[in-house]
Amino acid sequence: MITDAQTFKNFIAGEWVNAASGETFESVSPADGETIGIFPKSSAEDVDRAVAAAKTAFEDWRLVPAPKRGEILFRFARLVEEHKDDLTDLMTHEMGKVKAEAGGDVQEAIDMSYYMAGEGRRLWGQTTPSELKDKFNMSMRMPIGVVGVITPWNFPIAIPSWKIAPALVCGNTVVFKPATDTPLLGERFVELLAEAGVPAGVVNIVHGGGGAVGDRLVRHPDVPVITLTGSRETGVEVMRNAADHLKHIHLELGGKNAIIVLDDADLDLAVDGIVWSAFGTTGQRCTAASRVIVQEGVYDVLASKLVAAAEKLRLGVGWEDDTDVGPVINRTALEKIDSYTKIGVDEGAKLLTGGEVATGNGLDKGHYYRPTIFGDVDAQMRIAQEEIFGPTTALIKVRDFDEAVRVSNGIRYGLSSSIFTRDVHKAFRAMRDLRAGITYVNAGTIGAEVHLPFGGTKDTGNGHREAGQAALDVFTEWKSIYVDYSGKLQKAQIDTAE
Ligand code: UN1
Repeated sequence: MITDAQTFKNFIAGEWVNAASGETFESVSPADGETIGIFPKSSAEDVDRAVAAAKTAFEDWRLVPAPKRGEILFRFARLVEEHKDDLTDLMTHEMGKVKAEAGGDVQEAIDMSYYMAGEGRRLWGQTTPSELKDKFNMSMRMPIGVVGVITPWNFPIAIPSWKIAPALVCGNTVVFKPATDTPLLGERFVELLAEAGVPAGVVNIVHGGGGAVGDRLVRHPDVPVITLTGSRETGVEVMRNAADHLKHIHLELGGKNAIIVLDDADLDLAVDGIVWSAFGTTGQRCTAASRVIVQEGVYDVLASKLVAAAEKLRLGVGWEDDTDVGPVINRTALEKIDSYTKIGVDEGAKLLTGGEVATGNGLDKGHYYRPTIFGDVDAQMRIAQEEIFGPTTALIKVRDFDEAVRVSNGIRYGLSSSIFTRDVHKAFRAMRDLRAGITYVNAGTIGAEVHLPFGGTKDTGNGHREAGQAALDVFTEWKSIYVDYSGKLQKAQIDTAE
């Protein structure tokens, strides 16, 4: 197998190159163990070369008119559209998600690239009156420099687009480190950017682990912006290690998102929303619904409908049409998910379905876990507090709306939230009181659209948002410009006789 696998390279200064050390690592399919490719295991030396290339390229790229930068992104979006089918198929193999969702992942990148391409003709600043006569005031967004882009494996095409498309249209250059579980998708993303006409050095890809490549990017003095989607622990480490250079840090971290189901909800709709949000992408979204908070009047009926729906889900390889739930990303993830089943049982939660590694029918070749539902979960249990990042959800019974909101908010994270109710008053109170960056009404916790801000409160991040107009704040700095055309020295804030 390995002998057949293709070998890939880093892309630095417009050239495809091996890691300086010559070392490599493999990308292996979580679905069936097939080797996807062999990639350079890069080190600080490779990062330094990529950063130097990006730093040089920045001086020209920042001067390319923003609408022209946008045109390149339009071409990129069109190329991703043309390659949607092969990227989708590759994603089912390299990352494991099922075909429909892999197509959705690619579509998010297409949408984001078109959206940000259009930003090339906006990137609005403000003009505002001056407090002095014959003086003109305006503010403009300025690019910052080299952006270090560190992305996860769970949205291997969408998330790079959320970061790289706005970074580029704003006039920055990029050093991209994709997740080591999905390097080929990262590679394809960069190939298409190059084909779209991004000049040499403007986007560079350096493959390798967080310890070597990510850490060097985070500490490199010539990388003023770091954007990371990853775990809370990694986020804290990144902030700490970047502190000496006072970098701009954008962090998109964990979630422990809840769906609230009130007594008056449309239960069948709620079940559909929960199944999609808890088991879609095999629960491996930071927006996944890993808690379901149910008002007591509908708890029993909801629990039984949910178990029945979960047990109907078909596990298998993502590229087959009748698969509902694909594998989890790797053995470590499988073991972590299984360890949380044991933790839940030990804590006294009731395992209603799943809770085991799935085997048979060829599943042994990959990493599959049965969709798992715990009932009678106490809001303080570890399975109701910690991010599991797998197909496991916890049902928590509450008396009323107020308790539901309290429980939903009673976690360290604040990414997504949801409520199923037919009561418009409660829906509006939930929109106001759920302390999360995203609230859905009568829909699950997943499905963010690219033109709205994406991100969370509390430990989900550090106050930034990606996507939508909010992304521009991560990738630009404001400059205020004062033009005095009075011909004399006017002094702001200093009283002078007229
Ligand atoms: C993530 O899991 O990191 O809203 C992103 C959603 C997707 C993005 C998820 N559009 O679930």
